[in-house]
Amino acid sequence: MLDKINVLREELEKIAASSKEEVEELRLKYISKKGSINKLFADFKNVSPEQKKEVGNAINTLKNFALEKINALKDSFETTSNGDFGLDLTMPGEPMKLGTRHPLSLVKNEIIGIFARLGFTVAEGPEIEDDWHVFSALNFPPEHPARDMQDTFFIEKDPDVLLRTHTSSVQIRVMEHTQPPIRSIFPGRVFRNEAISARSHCIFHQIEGLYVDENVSFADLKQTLLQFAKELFGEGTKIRLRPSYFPFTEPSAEMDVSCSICGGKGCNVCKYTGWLEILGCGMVDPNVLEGCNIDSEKYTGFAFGMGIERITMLRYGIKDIRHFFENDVRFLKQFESAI
Ligand code: 2NM
Repeated sequence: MLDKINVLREELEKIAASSKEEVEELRLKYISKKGSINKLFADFKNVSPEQKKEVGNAINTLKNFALEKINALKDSFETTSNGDFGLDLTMPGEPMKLGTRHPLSLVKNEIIGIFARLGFTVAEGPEIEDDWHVFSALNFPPEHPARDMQDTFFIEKDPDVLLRTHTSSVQIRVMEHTQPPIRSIFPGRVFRNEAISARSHCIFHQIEGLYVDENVSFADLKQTLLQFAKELFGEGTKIRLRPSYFPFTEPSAEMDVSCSICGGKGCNVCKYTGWLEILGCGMVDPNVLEGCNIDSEKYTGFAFGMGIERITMLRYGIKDIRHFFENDVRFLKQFESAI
């Protein structure tokens, strides 16, 4: 019996394994229920009473030795295959995922870039406004429907606290504290109390522009907007101006660009007209200049305004304005990645 124990002890001292599977084989061979050490326990009943103590101790010692040895082998495969902690510090790191810029920001930045090259600066102002800056200073008569609760969000009982419905309020603020020459564009978020649909939303974005100086004419307006349209939609783009009406400009016009999708031949985007309406414009009404303490005998100015959503929808073929506000990453990640 003691000889058998010694043979097993010598075997166990030499065991080695090169894989988890080999460790498992050793475990089965020596310490499982049917392993050789358990067989010794089965033979133990045949040992003579005088020898029981010595043999019993030897078997227990052998069993503990086997357990230690096999567990040590097992541990060596749990933690490592190459001699350290299974962690290779020379491996390249996980790359950081880049976000993407919102399509409205991409188009807004492009428009700002075009006007910046023409000498326009950028100005911003508050979203919560008063009646003067949104309506009165812009020549809206007291009973104009835009002042109605139906169109404008009033945010307190006080009818003089409201969300701006256009960024023209920022132009008024600039003209109030700056004498001409003024040449700026005004990007920003605006709010109108409208039903939300595929084509309109109660929150949207505008860029308006203003140029006030001596001798600014309608010809300057036309050439500035033609240059803008060519840069935004391509060199071959044509523009046309149709007469329109705004309380704050006289004369006023709406500008169409030749459809960049069909090249003016007619398609379903331009509704087979060959033209797309993209902005409103006009010569600043002398009343508006005077209201801001700018001498309308000395200075004239042109102004224009456009919706960023509409231009972005045309640019990327987006069919529903609500995509811009839902922040679904499946939509957002389709656009140029942020640098
Ligand atoms: C538009 C269209 C035409 C405009 C006018 C002014 C101001 F303050 F100078 F009178 N700001 N913005 C303007 C003119 C805006 O948006 C469709």
